[in-house]
Amino acid sequence: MPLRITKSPEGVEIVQVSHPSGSRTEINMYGCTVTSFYPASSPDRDVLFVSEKAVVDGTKAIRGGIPLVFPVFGASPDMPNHGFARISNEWKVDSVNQHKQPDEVESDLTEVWFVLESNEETRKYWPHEFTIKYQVQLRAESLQTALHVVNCDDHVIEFQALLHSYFRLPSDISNVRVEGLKGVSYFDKVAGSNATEEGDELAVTGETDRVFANAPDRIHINFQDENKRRIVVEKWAQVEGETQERNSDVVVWNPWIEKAKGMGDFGDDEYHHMICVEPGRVSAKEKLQPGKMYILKQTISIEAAQ
Ligand code: TA6
Repeated sequence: MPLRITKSPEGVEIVQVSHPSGSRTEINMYGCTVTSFYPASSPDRDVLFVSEKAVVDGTKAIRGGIPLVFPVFGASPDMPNHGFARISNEWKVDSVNQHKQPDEVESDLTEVWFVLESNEETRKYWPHEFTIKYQVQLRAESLQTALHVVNCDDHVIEFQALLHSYFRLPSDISNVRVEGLKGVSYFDKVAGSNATEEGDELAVTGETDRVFANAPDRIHINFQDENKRRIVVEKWAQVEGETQERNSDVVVWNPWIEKAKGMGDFGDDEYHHMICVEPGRVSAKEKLQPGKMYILKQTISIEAAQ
């Protein structure tokens, strides 16, 4: 059975998805937060990071995995930080599909659709009608997650959306390089100023919190592990029916020492072994016409470092 639904000790529904190759992923139904991804080639090492101090009882956004940021990024009046999607209890499992190519286990996929519809809770924060369908596709060596935002209202809706992915690092953050952002302008939230990435690879040597606008669609997280592998994050954004892809951004975040100490749901030393590389649209608001659907997709995989 590709899907099992259990209850956590804290009483939250956990959706466990498996793949014929042995890869697996888990989704905590609080905020529909993907909390683990084990590729078939990495059965004992989670590609995603969840803090050992994360609160997973449905009372606080989960510190790790892939929290869903919608309809705002960061702080906004009368709205939870990063919006309500990642703290909603109203997410539901919508459907499960398994596409089998019998002779190609690698391309087999197990797919789960989740849904969040606008409700009285969301209307308190954001007076618009919408449906979000969240697609989680598991293959042998990759995990794809995609937000599908449908404007169910009679007017244009404007929002930010981001897949706030936390990655576990097999080696120390000092060995990590984020590749693919050379020449991309960014807003440095630590310095409070704009800059442009000069290097082929971004090294993390202190608190790092950068919004790279209109970033390339393929980013590598290179680290020196014994298997010489890297994490690849590929992103894609489009409004259904349009021929052109929509521009999208990448946020790179590591809290470093002081911010790590300041988060009660994050271990003081955990910044050594995690980095966030977050695809989304936050440098500008997406404007979505009535009846239209905006899709934001990421594919996470690991591969041999070139
Ligand atoms: O995506 C980076 C960021 O915006 C950082 O500024 C930091 O606030 C992080 O998100 C975590 O936010 P949270 O609300 O989950 O503590």
